[in-house]
Parts: sequence; structure tokens; C-alpha cells
Amino acid sequence: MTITITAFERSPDGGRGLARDTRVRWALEEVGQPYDVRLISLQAMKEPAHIALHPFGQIPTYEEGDLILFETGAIILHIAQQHSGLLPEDTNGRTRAIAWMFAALNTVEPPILDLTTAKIFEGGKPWAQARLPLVVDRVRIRLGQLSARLGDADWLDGAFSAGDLLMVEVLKRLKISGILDDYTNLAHYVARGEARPAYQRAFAAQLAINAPPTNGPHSIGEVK
Ligand code: GTB
Repeated sequence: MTITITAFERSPDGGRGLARDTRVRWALEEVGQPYDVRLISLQAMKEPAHIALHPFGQIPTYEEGDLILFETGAIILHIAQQHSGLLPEDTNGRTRAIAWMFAALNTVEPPILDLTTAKIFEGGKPWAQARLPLVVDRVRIRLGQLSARLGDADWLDGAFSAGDLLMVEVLKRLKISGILDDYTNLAHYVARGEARPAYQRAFAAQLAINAPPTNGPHSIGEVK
């Protein structure tokens, strides 16, 4: 059955892979599932046709036959449950990997998103400079805890899983701030994730859309 995801017509990050379609692309590449991409403008995201797929008017969405999904956590859990390669076979290991998916999205991502908000969207407010250190502290608390748990392991709980995929996706947003460099094992963890061939393919696919070569025509085979 054909899988179709939605992505920004042109991501504001210019192809750095920070928009959340990248994590869905990565999961699909890890399990070897081909997919189509429907590109959508910021305006079309708020129109009824897209709201019918995504109640909050966001990307990515995921369509597969009768199934329509939104929320990257749900999408990646679905992919991981349908195909081997992203969750362990044993029940306890599988459940722990799912716990790491929730940890990435519920515990680690919120302070990191808050940092983006504080810097980019609230940076000009009169109180921004007073608030920023508090926000940074909350990020550092989570990174310290995560760094202690990861230790010198390659992945969070045995083999690479959907939990690692989401954790790497969440952490990589910090690279530009330099904060991640203070947690060497986490910086290496992110680099390990990004070095996976499946991530490289996912990254290249979004880059082809968001930062196409300027010196001549290019074709994006997957885009419909
Ligand atoms: N919880 C949802 C999920 O995990 O699926 C969050 C989805 C979400 O935030 N989608 C964003 C969106 O559609 C795109 S990824 N935003 C438009 C809107 O809400 O109107 C967030 C994102 C956007 C841009 C960058 N960037 O340019 O660096 C990075 C991340």
C-alpha cells in the first residue's frame, strides 16, 4: 500500500532537516518502506482539506490506505510496529524502546522547544534576557540526566530503536546552540544517528526539496 506523507513546500530551515517530516522519512528509510511526499504551503496547511488530515494544521501527516495519522510519535510507532527494524522482538525490550520514544517527545523535547521559543520568538521581548538562563538551565538538567544514563553506550537500550531515532531527532536541534558540545557522549550519539545510511537518505530527500541546487534543473522523483 502506498504511503504518503506531507512536508513543507519549502521548510523555513532551508534544508537543515529540522522540520518533523525528516524523522518520519528516517523511520521509513530504516524499515525500507518507499513513500511519496505531498508538499504543502503554509497557507494550504490551514485550509479544510489539510485540517481534515491534521486537526492542528501542521506537517507531517501520514496516509496509508484507509489510515490517516498525525503526530510524529504516533506515526513512527505505527511504522515500527508494522515493520521490523525499529523495535526489539522481546516484549520488555519493545516496551522499554517505546518508553524512550515517549521520553524523547514528552520529557526531553519540551525544554528544547522552549529554548527555540525563548531565542527566536521571544528574543526581542524586554524580559527575554532575564528568562533565557532559566530556560537554558532546564535544557541542561535534561541533558545531564540523559548523558548520565547513556554513558558510553552506543544507544539508549541495546540495539538502535525508534526511541533512539526520536531522541537523536530531538537533540539535533541543539547543535546550533553549541550546548550539545558540553555533553560529549550526547554529541557523539547524535552524530552516530546522523551517520546511519537511512538518516543520510532521509536528510538528502528533504534537502533536495528545501535547498535544491541553484545551477540547473533538478528532479525530485519521490514528490507528487
Ligand atoms: N507534535 C507534532 C508532531 O510531532 O508531529 C508537532 C508538529 C509540528 O510542530 N509541525 C510543524 C508545523 O507544521 C513543522 S515541524 N508548523 C507549522 C504550524 O504549526 O503552523 C516544526 C519545525 C518547523 C520549522 C523548523 N525550522 O525551520 O527550523 C523546525 C521545526
